[in-house]
Amino acid sequence: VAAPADFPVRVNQVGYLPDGPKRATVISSATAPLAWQLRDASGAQVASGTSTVHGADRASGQSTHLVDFGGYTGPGTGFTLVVGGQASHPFDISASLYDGLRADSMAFFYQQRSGVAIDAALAGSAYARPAGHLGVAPNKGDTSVPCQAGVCDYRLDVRGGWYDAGDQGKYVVNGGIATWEIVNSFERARRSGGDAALGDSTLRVPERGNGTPDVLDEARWELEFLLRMQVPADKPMAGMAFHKMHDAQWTGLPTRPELDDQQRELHKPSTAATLNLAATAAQCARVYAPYDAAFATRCLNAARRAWTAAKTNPNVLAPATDNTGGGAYEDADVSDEFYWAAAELLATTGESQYRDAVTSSPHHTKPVDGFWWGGTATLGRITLATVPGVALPTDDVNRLRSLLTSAADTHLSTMAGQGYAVPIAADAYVWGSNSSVANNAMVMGVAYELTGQQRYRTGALESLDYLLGRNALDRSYVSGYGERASENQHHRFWAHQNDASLPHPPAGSFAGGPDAGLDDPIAKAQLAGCAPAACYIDDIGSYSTNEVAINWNASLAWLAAFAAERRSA
Ligand code: 9MR
Repeated sequence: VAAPADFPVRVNQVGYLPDGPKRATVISSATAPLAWQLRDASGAQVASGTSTVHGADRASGQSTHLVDFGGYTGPGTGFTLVVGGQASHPFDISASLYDGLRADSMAFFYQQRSGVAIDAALAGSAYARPAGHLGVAPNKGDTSVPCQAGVCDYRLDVRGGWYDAGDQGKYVVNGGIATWEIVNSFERARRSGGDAALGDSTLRVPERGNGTPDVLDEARWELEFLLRMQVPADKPMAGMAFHKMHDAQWTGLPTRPELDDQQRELHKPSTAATLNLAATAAQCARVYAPYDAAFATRCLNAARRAWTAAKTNPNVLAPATDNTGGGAYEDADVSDEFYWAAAELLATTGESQYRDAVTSSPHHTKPVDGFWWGGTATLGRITLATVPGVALPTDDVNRLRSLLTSAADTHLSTMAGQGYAVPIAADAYVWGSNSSVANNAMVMGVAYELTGQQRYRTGALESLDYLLGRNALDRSYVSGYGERASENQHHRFWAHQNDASLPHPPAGSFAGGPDAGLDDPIAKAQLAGCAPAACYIDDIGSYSTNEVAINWNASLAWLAAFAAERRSA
């Protein structure tokens, strides 16, 4: 598939921070440097220079040049970068560049809430809807959900939480990483003095004005659901968490949440889900304590019970085959979830039983690997390396910190080798690749926090450049942000492409991104032969490249909040 040739000058379509990196990529096979001009909104040239020849870029399959106009600091709106007579999309240079994205990428979660009416005054009139899955016909309701045949003989009230993605399933694995990233975003911002921007009355949520930071109000909506998914004390496998709950068959597209008439079912508890609950509930106990001590205690009790249950049932694995009506979220190795849960429990309680679990885990000394819903060790490492006063020997904390900065340096060298400065390798464009980019950017953000070294902030910000338009497809993957932004993400309610009476996704919705696996029929039909970074299509049917998901938006929200703080070393 040919990349669009209409704008061979690829920029962050939203713009650049005055004190941040400012680079663009030009598609050109010229072997000599090209002259470039930066023009302001009136067309006047404000800076100029020559490109650097980068040559072949494996991920995009394109020949590329790099332009660095970081010497110009603006500010202003409507800049264009012109190379060979071709102008880029217009962009801003502004210190408040990421304030809107910080709010909108977080507001996504309110829009995804289950079990509460979505208020037009908060979400915008196009997005208002009655409560989904509260037991009002035709919904069967999440207030009294039976198990799949043979799994249990009782019903559970598992209302609330966020719908996972474009589907209306609710999964403990994935709810866990998404919640952790949002709460971690707040915990990080609090350490660096940027938490006011995530505080009370900063977001369009019903709880605004209650004295608790809005980001924590939003995350609590999911935490309450995760707590409900725990097997009651008087039942078999007490303390474990059900892996997931969703419709018996895949919900048709489109289907408004309140009009879904299918039976919802609880699927068998799993060790992975139980450890996701233990980790996020332990994090909850630590972070919510100043705002709601009773809730923090409830979280800690649930976390301890989940940990004990996982130790008793260490190998109850969710199978890949359980994918009718919902995603499998299968996981054959839960050693990383054990590490993550132990790390959170240690950071919160300081108790030796959790320290022993941390220090005896193979993940405690291994190099830092990328994280995602099925690989969570690095979430634990970030907590242990950044939360003040963790009850670990100083050497251990220092080693974790240096493993994290080494990983960040690896991401920087991956970026440096490419025409588009993406912190993933050419063979890593898998389902949800945009969240791999954002999660690796998070590691660079953490390294910046740990060291104050500007290059890490640069890496995190240039990752946003990629996501917002400086890429093979001249595409911003975030709806509402940039001239060529995705707007047809796979979603059962924001399904305007299929039904004009329904809205497009709200601003701040983050597409999964290029997936070289071509894992859906639209991708197979439309994208055959694509270079990895070009395996994406803004079509509602392409769920493997163009879905939204809570874990992906959480990574964007973390990164946007980091970028919006505009701290300089
Ligand atoms: O994000 C998940 C990705 O890593 C998997 O490869 C893919 C197939 O199992 O599933 C993705 O998660 C989807 C989930 O299964 C169901 N809800 C939508 C999720 C995002 O596409």
